[in-house]
Amino acid sequence: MAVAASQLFKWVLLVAASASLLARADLRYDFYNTSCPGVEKLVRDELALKFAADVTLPAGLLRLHFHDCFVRGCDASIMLKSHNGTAEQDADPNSTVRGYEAIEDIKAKVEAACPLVVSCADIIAMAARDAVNFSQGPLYQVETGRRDGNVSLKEEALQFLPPSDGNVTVLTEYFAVQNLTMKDMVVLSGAHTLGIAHCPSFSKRLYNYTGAGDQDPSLDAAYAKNLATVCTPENVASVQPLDPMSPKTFDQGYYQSVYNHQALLVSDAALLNDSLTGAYVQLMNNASSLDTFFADFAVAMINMGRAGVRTGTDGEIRATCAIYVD
Ligand code: HEM
Ligand SMILES: *[C@@H]1O[C@H](CO)[C@@H](O)[C@H](O)[C@H]1NC(C)=O
Ligand SMILES: *[C@@H]1O[C@H](CO)[C@@H](O)[C@H](O)[C@H]1NC(C)=O
Ligand SMILES: *[C@@H]1O[C@H](CO)[C@@H](O)[C@H](O)[C@H]1NC(C)=O
Ligand SMILES: *[C@@H]1O[C@H](CO)[C@@H](O)[C@H](O)[C@H]1NC(C)=O
Ligand SMILES: *[C@@H]1O[C@H](CO)[C@@H](O)[C@H](O)[C@H]1NC(C)=O
Ligand SMILES: *[C@@H]1O[C@H](CO)[C@@H](O)[C@H](O)[C@H]1NC(C)=O
Ligand SMILES: *[C@@H]1O[C@H](CO)[C@@H](O)[C@H](O)[C@H]1NC(C)=O
Ligand SMILES: *[C@@H]1O[C@H](CO)[C@@H](O)[C@H](O)[C@H]1NC(C)=O
Ligand SMILES: *[C@@H]1O[C@H](CO)[C@@H](O)[C@H](O)[C@H]1NC(C)=O
Ligand SMILES: CC(=O)N[C@H]1CO[C@H](CO)[C@@H](O)[C@@H]1O
Repeated sequence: MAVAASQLFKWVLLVAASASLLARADLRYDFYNTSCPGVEKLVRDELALKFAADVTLPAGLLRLHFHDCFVRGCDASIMLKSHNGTAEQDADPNSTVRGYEAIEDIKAKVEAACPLVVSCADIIAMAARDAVNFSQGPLYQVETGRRDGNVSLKEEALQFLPPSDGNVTVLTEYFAVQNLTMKDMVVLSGAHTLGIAHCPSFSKRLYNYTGAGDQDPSLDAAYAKNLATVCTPENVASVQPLDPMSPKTFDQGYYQSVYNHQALLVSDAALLNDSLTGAYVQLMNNASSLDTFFADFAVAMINMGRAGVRTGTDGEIRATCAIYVD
């Protein structure tokens, strides 16, 4: 009797384990192989045209995926609109997110090929992957099978997107909420090898770091002087590359910039202050090959792409990514 009960218990555990495996397997490689064959190539080909027309778009789309995943999971809720200004898009950190129109255009092409099959969340994940590769970064296989949400709240964007002046402790906490590790954090920060930031995202470091009209002492002096000539109080709309070494190429230039105290954001410079993240920065600064960063980045992007996903019958597949939620 006791034996039977323990056998039954083992069996129940096994079923529970395989059930959770099945649930996880809802997100998988080639999810659309039979339901929308060729969708990944379709997305990639459309993006190739858009990237050729706008070399700054890859950075925008990479960031869009991050901002989508960190708020209510990777469910395309960042695409939703609000008439009264209460959606994720209306939150301050999203004010400079770019690429909404590109995603909507591609969704329209995908709808023409396979109506109501492919989620916007998956298109965003594919676009981020392609953005990295088109910028000479690694090519990784993206997991698909996400479904879209239809709730989008400004407060949640403010709550879950990490602050640009956060230290490593704070940043690590924001990533932990998404089941991402400190390693994921220092690796994904490497996305700042692409793109730009607007003056208000870093001006505090130049003019009022501790609130006493001072400059961040950890900024390289020549770099800070150069920034201050462009990011003046009269010119707050100006932008600066996040990786001054090579802003349009996906490489380890970001880590070299951080290492040399020429990182733009407090959150970038902060990576040097912690022994674990600092060691990674130093490793990448010295790396003679991009292989380790590329492999790490692919893993971390796949991890990020799993955050809070809806799969199976949860969520929906809409005809357009943007709809008004109020
Ligand atoms: C570690 C926490 C992070 C913080 C605090 C942060 C913060 C920021 C800020 C403040 C900007 C500049 C916005 C502006 O002024 O226009 C920015 C840009 C950017 N971020 Fe992050 N970010 C973080 C992580 C990430 C991650 C995980 C990714 C993607 C995997 C990412 C991708 C980008 C890209 C590509 C840009 C450039 C966008 C463009 O050129 O339009 N960031 N980030
Ligand atoms: C999906 O299709 C591609 C290309 O035809 C093939 O290489 C891949 O093995 C397929 N994957 C699955 C899971 O069927
Ligand atoms: C994309 O990834 C592949 C495979 O890693 C690589 O050979 C190629 O150079 C990358 N870049 C572009 C622009 O395709
Ligand atoms: C990080 O920032 C938080 C919030 O500002 C602060 O409480 C904490 O002491 C800081 N940690 C370090 C190591 O500086
Ligand atoms: C990192 O350390 C430098 C130098 O000690 C300091 O100026 C800076 O404020 C620190 N950054 C953060 C985010 O704590
Ligand atoms: C600098 O920061 C302090 C404290 O946040 C603030 O009171 C002061 O007005 C700021 N100065 C400027 C010039 O923005
Ligand atoms: C990186 O290179 C510098 C200078 O060549 C050297 O001093 C340092 O020890 C190296 N660090 C690592 C982690 O290899
Ligand atoms: C983190 O993992 C836990 C346990 O698997 C899961 O319940 C939770 O939904 C995950 N959170 C996110 C944001 O993915
Ligand atoms: C939101 O999505 C759920 C499915 O997740 C669906 O039942 C509901 O009707 C949708 N609501 C709106 C307003 O589209
Ligand atoms: C936004 O609009 C919706 C529907 O139009 C309404 O229910 C909601 O209360 C409004 N929210 C605010 C903050 O005005
Ligand atoms: C694209 C978009 O809707 N951006 C909004 C982000 O939030 C700011 C306010 O914080 C709005 O001004 C932008 O229009």
